[in-house]
Amino acid sequence: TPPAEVSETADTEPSESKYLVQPLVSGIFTADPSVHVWDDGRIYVYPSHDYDAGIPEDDLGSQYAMRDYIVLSMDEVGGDVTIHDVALDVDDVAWAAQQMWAPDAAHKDGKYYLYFPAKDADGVFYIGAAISDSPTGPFTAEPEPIEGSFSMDPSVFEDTDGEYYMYFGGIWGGQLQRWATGEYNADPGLNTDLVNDDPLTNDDEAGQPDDVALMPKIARMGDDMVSFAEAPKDVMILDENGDPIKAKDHARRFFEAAWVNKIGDKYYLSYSTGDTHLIVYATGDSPYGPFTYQGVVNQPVEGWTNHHSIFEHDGKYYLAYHDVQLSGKSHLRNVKIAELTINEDGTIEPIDPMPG
Ligand code: FUB
Repeated sequence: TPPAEVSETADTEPSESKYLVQPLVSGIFTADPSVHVWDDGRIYVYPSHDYDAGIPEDDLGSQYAMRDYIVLSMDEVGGDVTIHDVALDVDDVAWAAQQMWAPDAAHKDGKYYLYFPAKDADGVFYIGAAISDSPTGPFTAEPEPIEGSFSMDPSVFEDTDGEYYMYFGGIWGGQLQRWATGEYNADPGLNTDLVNDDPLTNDDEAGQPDDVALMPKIARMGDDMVSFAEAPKDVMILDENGDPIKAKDHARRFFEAAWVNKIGDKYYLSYSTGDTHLIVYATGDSPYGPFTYQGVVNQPVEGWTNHHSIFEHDGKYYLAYHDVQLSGKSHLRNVKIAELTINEDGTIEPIDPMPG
């Protein structure tokens, strides 16, 4: 348990280390940073709060056994960072049993909403919502997960017309493949990286079928911000020929961590490729897509997971991401923020987090 409301001074010393930037805070382990600048102009980071539950590592991410959320905030990148009190604990979520994974937040009409995935008592991931009058919580969780939600890694994008959309989903331990037919498939032998159309007939032993990848999901939020206004749909990610990215294309296929920005008139969908450890992006003309693959945003970091958000503050764009500089362990991560260059032609200049 972290101390309440601690302030950490930013490490502004020039660094000789192999890392591009230094961890945002060192008092707690943080990961999966979803960053927003709300109306007060302050930067709010909604991260996962990593801790060591002593659970052995596996391909389903059982070692990521987080149980609460803590918000970080700062006036500017490089400024002092406040580590706020616990915003939400798993014990205060009636439906959730374990694994409070990557969260996000939204702000509407004076209320703040925290969105989070967790497994229920049967080990199935759903997405919950919680409400607060403060951007840093405490948040009060809704008694049930969002109806129609499943899998994990929610992010909520506010479009310029005032509509809000949730993007979500993640394969392997994120369970998106278990919902490929619309119903939860609990088969323990199910492939972790399945195709969109007929997962049960996938007999490719390497698990890399020549078929369309599973895509992230989108649903427009209801006016109450704690429900979906529509059934979730696929967000199609296309290659340069206009064909859907294939499941075997591990350097470009969606794995987890969908995040959307609107830059100019374009929608930018960025996401993690998981086992190839990249953050990549695709652009489109609508929040629903389709999105066309463009390139890499972040090269692999130290640690297995690569999960990010992109935000603008005072006219500059930034990439928030994590690595394991402080611990050397994949499940004990630390958030970082690096400046991001959007080129004049709208392309993103890729970041190398370990330039040394
Ligand atoms: O932090 C737990 C999980 O690891 C997240 O939900 C994934 O995106 C990955 O970063």
